[in-house]
Amino acid sequence: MDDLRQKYLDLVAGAADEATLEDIRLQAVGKKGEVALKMRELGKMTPEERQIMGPKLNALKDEINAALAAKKAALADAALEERLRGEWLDVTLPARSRRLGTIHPVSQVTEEVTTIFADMGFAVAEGPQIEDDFHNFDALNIPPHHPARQEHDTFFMHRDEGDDRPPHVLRTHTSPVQIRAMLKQGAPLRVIAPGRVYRSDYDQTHTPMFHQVEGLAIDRDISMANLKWTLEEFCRAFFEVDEVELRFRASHFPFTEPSAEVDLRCSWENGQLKVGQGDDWMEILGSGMVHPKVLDASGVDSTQWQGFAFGIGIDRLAMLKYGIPDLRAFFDSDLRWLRHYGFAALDMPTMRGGLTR
Ligand code: 2U9
Repeated sequence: MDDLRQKYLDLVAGAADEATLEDIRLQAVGKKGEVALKMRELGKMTPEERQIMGPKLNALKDEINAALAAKKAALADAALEERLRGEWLDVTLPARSRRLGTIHPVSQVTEEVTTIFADMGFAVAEGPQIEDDFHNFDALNIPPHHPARQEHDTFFMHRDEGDDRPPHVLRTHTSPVQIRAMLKQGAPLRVIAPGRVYRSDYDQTHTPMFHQVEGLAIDRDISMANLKWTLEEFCRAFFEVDEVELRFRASHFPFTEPSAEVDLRCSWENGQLKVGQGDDWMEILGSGMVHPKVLDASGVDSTQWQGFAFGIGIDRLAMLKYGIPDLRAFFDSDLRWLRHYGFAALDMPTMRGGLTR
């Protein structure tokens, strides 16, 4: 009995896990365990012997069961301790900063441009990307068969056979947004229209979808001088330099008269753009005084009102300001590109806080 007792108490003490404890339990006090075998032997004993051995065997069984339970609890405590040590963390440590995606350079520049023009009193206007022929072309003094229609490389929507109405188009510029703004709000008006536009063209400097921001200011006595100041002010703020110099070159657009393409004085040193100094000129936008026919088509009396308009390519502005070489990579959704050229979320440009920090 003493040997049996010692054997199992030693085994219990040495068990390293619950599975081993269960094996020991079966071997010792299970139905076919050693203690049970001994109990079976009670039948062969004299009543006197049985009176002594019976309680002793029961006590041994209880003692082994108690040792098993105590060891089981000790093992569970040790496991919990171990887990707590492994999962310990210092909740007073400062949080680790983690980038949750980035703001695309096109979104960043759109935000910068709208912030600058908002500061000058321009409201942001939006419109549909699928446009009708009137808003995208006719109202902008681009009648059917006008050569400008071919130059727009338009994507046309489907029309059923026999339906002779002009098809809807993917807007080729954001100008229809300003037509809609004039029709709805009338004059005076000061809006900018940023957004996606579409032209069927794809090479190193063209993608079939790209981004423009166009501006329109209508009042009784708006002149080219107002246009020039507005654009200079924009360039100073956007390129974050104190002085800029603009050059207006005569041009032609159907929707403006007179029309001008605008160049910015700059220099290129080791592929690095410097604005406001140097001997180079870089074309950055197109502009002009709104054509009287465009005002009249939009319900604004051209004998009472006049205005200026301009159009800027956002993607090219982003490439220039942030030194991004390849336009096509803009729309590849390559995560490494987005992490490299993207901007931190929540770091939105403001005139007071600075456009880029
Ligand atoms: C209305 C009247 C006139 C918008 C204008 C341009 C000149 C122009 C280009 C710049 C780069 C397009 O993205 S780009 O290729 N735009 O040169 N845009 S004037 O004139 C308007 C617009 C709306 C009602």
